[in-house]
Amino acid sequence: MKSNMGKNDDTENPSLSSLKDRARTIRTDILAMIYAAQSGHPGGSLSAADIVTALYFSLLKIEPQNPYWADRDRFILSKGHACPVWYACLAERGFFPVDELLTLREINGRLQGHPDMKKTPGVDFTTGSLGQGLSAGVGMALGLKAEKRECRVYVMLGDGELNEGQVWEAAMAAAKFWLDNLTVFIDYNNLQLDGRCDEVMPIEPLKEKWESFNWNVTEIDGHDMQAIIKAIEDAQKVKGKPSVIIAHTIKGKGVSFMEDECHWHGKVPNKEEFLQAIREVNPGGKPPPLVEKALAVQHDREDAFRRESLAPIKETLSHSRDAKPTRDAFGEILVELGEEYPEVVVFEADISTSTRTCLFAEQYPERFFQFGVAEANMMAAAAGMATLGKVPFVSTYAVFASMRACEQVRTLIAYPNLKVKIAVSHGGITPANDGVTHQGSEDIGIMRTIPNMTVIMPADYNATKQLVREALHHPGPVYLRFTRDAVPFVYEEDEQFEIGKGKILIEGKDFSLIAIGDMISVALEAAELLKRKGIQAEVIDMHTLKPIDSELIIASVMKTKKAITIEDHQIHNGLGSAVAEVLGEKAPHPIRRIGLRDTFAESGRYDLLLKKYGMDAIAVVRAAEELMIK
Ligand SMILES: Cc1ncc(C[n+]2csc(CCOP(=O)(O)OP(=O)(O)O)c2C)c(N)n1
Ligand SMILES: [Mg+2]
Repeated sequence: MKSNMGKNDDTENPSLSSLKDRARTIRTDILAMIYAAQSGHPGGSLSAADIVTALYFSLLKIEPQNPYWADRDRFILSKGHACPVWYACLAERGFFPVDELLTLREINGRLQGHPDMKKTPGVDFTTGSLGQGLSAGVGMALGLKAEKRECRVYVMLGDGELNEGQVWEAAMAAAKFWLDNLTVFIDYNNLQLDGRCDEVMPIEPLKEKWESFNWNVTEIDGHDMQAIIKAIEDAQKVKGKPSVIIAHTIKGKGVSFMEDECHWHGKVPNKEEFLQAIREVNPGGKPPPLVEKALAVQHDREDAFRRESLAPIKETLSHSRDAKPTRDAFGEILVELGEEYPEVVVFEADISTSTRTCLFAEQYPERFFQFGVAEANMMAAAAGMATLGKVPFVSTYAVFASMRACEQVRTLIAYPNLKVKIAVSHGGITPANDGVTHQGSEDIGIMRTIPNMTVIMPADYNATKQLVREALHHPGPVYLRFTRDAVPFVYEEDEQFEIGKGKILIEGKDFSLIAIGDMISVALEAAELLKRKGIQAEVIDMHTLKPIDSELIIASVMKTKKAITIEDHQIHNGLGSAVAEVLGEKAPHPIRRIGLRDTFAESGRYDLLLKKYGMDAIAVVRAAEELMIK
């Protein structure tokens, strides 16, 4: 068996004190990269820092110059949001340059918002969608055993992540297959996104749970380097069963004001907080060079952003008024509806501050049901409660509602036509910095395909309030999709909406520009640019994707003879496809579809992603000019 012991680098025979120094460097790197990116998850990265440092600088059998070496040990960070700790260890071990850490979450970069095995050397598996890493680890451990390779698989899970049922399916499988080459760490910091684990979704008695699944279980202090190393070495000796190390940790460990504080889960420190954190992690020492570089990178990026957003074209746009995220309107109207309709209940999956259902939770705690990170279970439970005449609003991110819980939606909600309102935030690529795992860019297509399902995406804050109210009264299931970021106001407060009836926002004769959701403001921007070139777009807000307003599409396109659609979604099966179906059957005229062109996006600033993937106003102008020439 090859080992990193005896190799000619500075990780040879590490003493405990040098490992502790390493962990300080790793914590510094975590803070620096998150500060430079102005985005990321410090809390869970810092709680995992000692364990991941011990693995990478003492125990893992790896070759940084040969990241795909077949006999290497594998590591999977299943709680993928903590990837800064992984990237820091990989960089400090030589998988890529340390300075590259400052490109975290940058467009075209290798360090995505969540771990991506296609992009980052040393990342053995793609994660970010919680609950899946252990299953992948089981597959790897099984395959390595079958190939008789003497290497091991290590998987780190979050304690909140244990809410996902798939973790326990994997735990059962690992025991069934006698996977003694598999070791799991639980980063037991007793905090998840919405609060303490024992309040959000209790997981105790944890030791007994794993024992009952026939695992070898050890409990340690996850910040005690000696205990970490001993537990890992002991697990290596266990035969015939997988091992789990329950590591008691502190979220935000090493930075006093972050320690055990839920709100530092995904919050970025300001400059003073950042420098204070660096001082605490490196007491008495000079800040490492990466800190100065992080300050410079952040400064330059802010400067560039300020310059770009003051570009003259934006200033002259008549519609560029105030902006607010549609998810804010959802949270607020939900409270109003709760007051008016006692049958309204809310189901949430540990992201209530993101989806804004926290407002309802505060007001009506007895009608708010926190299911933890367990979307499939939540969806099925909502179906069950709907049979009693309640109207559940079920909330999570678009990607998890439409894909993790897809079959529950189809068979348990849509087929019996139950009055469940699936209200999702972070639709499309709006969770831009988080990257592909969090970007729901196939969701409205999936939902549109399901019989009985109505699909709505409001254009702005005011439209959201009206359409959520309409959705409540609608007799069947509804999928409502909201944005993460602020979108400009398009409508006045008293604008009335009808499900299935689109709206003409600007009349025009040259082509029909049909948009949905946050792309309405892009369409309006494009229409204004085109007006200056003498091209008149007819801009339509198709807020209801299903049932689509065929009458309006046909009437508009019969006049303009051409159509362009724009959506923050794949061009397949979403708005573009729906409009093309109507035109193909009833009014055959040329159409161009703007959206993601059968590709996954990546991490990056939202406006830069729209530009890179051809989904901005300039892309509409180009498509319009091309259509005009033809
Ligand atoms: C399937 C899924 N649902 C929701 C989320 C959003 N999310 C990111 S982190 C998190 C909380 C995780 O808590 P825990 O596992 O305890 O992580 P830690 O405390 O170590 O940061 C949630 C709900 C996700 N990434 N994946
Ligand atoms: Mg946790």
